Order: sequence, then C-alpha cells, then structure tokens
Amino acid sequence: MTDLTDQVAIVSGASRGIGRAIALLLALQGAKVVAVARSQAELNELTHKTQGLGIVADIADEEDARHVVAETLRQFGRLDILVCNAGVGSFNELEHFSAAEWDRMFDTNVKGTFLLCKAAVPHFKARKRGHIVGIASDVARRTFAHGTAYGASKFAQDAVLASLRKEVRPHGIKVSTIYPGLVDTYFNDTTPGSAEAEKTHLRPADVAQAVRYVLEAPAHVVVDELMLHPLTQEW
Ligand code: NJP
Repeated sequence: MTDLTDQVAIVSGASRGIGRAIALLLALQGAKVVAVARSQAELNELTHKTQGLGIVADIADEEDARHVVAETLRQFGRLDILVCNAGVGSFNELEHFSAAEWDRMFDTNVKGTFLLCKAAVPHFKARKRGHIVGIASDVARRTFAHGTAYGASKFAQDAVLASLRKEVRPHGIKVSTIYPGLVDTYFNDTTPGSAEAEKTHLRPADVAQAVRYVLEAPAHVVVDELMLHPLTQEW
C-alpha cells in the first residue's frame, strides 16, 4: 500500500463539496494538503482544520494554475498528488444555454483540468513519479436530456485525462479517473443535507474514500478508472 503520510497533495475545488471532503480525508491520512478554490473564507476555515496551505486561485486562468503548482513547490519542495476536482455545471434545454454558460463549464471542467495537469506534469516527469486523480462524472459515460453543455464538458475532461494517462504512464506517472453518480454537495446552486438527498445521493466523503483507495494502491498498481453510485441511482 502507498502511505499518504507527508505526501504533498493539491486538491482543486476544496472550498466545499467533494473537494473539501477529499482535502479533509487526505489530511487525516497525514498528507500535506494544498487546498485550491476562489473563496478565501472557506479555504481559511478548511486550512485551520487540515493545517495545510490554502491558495486562492481560478483554475481556468493559466497564470493562477501555474502559480498553484509553483507555490506548492516553493513551500513544500515537491508535489506528489494532484486532484483535479473543481467543476461547475448547470442543466437546461440547449436553446436556453448562453454561450457564456457553455464557456464557464468548459473553462472550469476541461481547461481547468488541462491547465493544472500542464503545470504539474513537468515536475512529475522530472521525478519519474506522481499521481493525478480527476473527478469526472458518470455523465462522462452516458448522455441525458438537458446535459448538452455539462455532459460534453465531462466527456472532454475524461478524454483529456485518458489521453494523458497514455502519455505519462511510461514516465511512472499514474492517472486515475473517478466517475461518481449523484453526490450531495453545493453543485449547481443546491444546498446539501436534505432528508431526500440522504436517500438518493452519495456523500462527499464517499467520493473522498474512493480517492483515498486509488491513491493508496501499491506503487506497481494503477487504478485507471473507478465508478461509484448511490445504490438507489439507476446506471
Ligand atoms: O460541487 P460544489 P461538487 N477555480 O459546487 C470550486 C463533479 N461531480 O463538490 O471557487 C477554482 O459543491 C468551488 O470553489 P469556489 C463536478 O463536476 C459532481 O459536487 O470557491 N475552483 C468549489 O470548491 C466537479 O468536477 C456531482 O467557488 C473552482 C468546487 O469547485 C466535482 O464533482 C456528480 C472553480 C465545487 O464544489 C466537484 O463538484 C458528478 C474555479 N474556476 C460529478 N470553479 C454531484 N455533485 O452530483 C469552481 O458525477 N470551483
């Protein structure tokens, strides 16, 4: 098993939802967690708990993405794990989507993943090790009405990660993609914690445990893909 103690891990989208749960669980395993999001107050509250670093950044911005990796290397001297979790989504009939809303989803979900990986991969290659975990979605593997923009962005993010997996494998770098079903978070302006969602959704901590599982795989094992659903959700 890979021991996460003292491993340096960047987690994007850590201010709430799935990313926050991943950051808390990795910190509990002894990792040095660099939490990334745009909301300073939430990051402050989180880093108080994780005793790690918080970096306010917009992952869709190339300078910000570069800064996240550079600042991590400056503070900790290395990077072991990159969790590309930050993502946004909304659902509508195609003709009601604005081009700006399309761009927001692609900029965050696809370009954000690309930019963070682009910033981290040279360091991973130099060390001949590193682990990238992407939080995609089960809708990277199926289509649904009202999902033209979000679904397309998740298919594209999945393709970025799958292509990168093949590129970096010979360098000893792992890429794992997680495909969750419904998760009870703040996603798409929802409020988590309802009695209904408790029956129908995964908890953020369930996804965090999946991330822990792929990260703790022995050095010679890579979990390429992992899909999880609430038992009540049809797949
Ligand atoms: O959503 P939410 P989730 N730069 O809204 C951050 C996927 N997923 O945890 O910047 C940096 O609670 C945002 O922080 P802030 C989904 O596609 C979900 O559910 O402060 N950070 C916040 O921390 C996504 O990839 C479900 O606003 C940015 C976080 O992202 C991932 O799970 C199902 C940012 C979003 O927290 C986490 O989403 C599924 C930016 N530009 C896949 N933009 C589900 N919930 O049902 C956003 O299959 N963030």
